[in-house]
Amino acid sequence: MQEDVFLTAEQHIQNEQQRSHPHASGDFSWLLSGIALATKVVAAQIRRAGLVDVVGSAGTTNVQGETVQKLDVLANQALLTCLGNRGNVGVLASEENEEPVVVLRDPHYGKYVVIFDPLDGSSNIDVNVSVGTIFSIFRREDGDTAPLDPAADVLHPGTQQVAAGYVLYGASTMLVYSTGSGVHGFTLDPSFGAYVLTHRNMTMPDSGPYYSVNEANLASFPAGYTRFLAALREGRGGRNYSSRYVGSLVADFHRTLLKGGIFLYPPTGRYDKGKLRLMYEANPIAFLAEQAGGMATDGARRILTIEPEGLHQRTPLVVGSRKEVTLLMEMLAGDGK
Ligand code: AHM
Ligand code: MG
Repeated sequence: MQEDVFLTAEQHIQNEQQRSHPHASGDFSWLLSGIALATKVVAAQIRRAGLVDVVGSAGTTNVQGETVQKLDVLANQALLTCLGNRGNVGVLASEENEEPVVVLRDPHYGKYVVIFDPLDGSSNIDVNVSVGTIFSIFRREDGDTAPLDPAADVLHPGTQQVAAGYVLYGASTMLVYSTGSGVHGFTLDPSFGAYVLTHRNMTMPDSGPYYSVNEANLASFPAGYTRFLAALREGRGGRNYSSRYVGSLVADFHRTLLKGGIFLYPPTGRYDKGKLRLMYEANPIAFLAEQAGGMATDGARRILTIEPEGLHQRTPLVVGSRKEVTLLMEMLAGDGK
């Protein structure tokens, strides 16, 4: 029997913490285990989609003006509840809430800020296709002693993330996370309800065979992106590329992490700054990509260095293997973009 079979995510997080911060209180592990719990609740509901009344629209729109799905509401509630109960989270910020939610008040303000997209790609639920939860964690500078200032507590560049990760609700459910010392993947064993270490120290290949982009938007991409995609089709980059696009960022990134290649969501006619959100989509994905040896950029800047101006701000996102991302950046730089 493999040694890792019984290494659960919770145990792994605790081991990691003891290794890098032997005197830490353990409350960071407690926080991450809240995410593990909430996503097991979400996974259980997704597994029953079609059998119970969780599929389809909740009849409202969110702050982005997008239709809210019933499972968006459920996943948001699961994360708010499981993290809100942890006792060390000061602020929770979600794609589904216009403003950050202040959890703890005087005398203990909470050391951590968690920003998340509770159910990314949720329209895919209707057609039984993979979706995900994405999260990003910051530590408040003054620990739990300074009063909360939700806007200021949330708006920090991605370099200051202390952890990030996602859960992919796919053929199996996987938790992938990093606290800044490598990327580790766990598969949910449905028979006993635990995330078990299955992918230790995940690394992204330096180059890979896939590009992943919504090509229906091609006509409105900036010229450098169009030329880049044409170059890949013509075999520049030294291989024959295939295209793969799920339309769920977590699923498209997970494939890119394992197999290599490039995922892009450039500026388009409809979304002139790109569609994806910096704080709860691009930042955590960029953190994982870099930890795995890949790259993430908005076409000009490293994603993790962007100074955020708003919780829901959008950014172009290019993420993947060093070879393909570098080639794209060279072509964009040639355009002066
Ligand atoms: P959502 O947060 O409203 O679900 O939107 C984000 C999703 C990403 O998962 C995915 O990469 C992208 O939207 C797909 O967009 P498009 O349908 O324009 O290709
Ligand atoms: Mg999303």
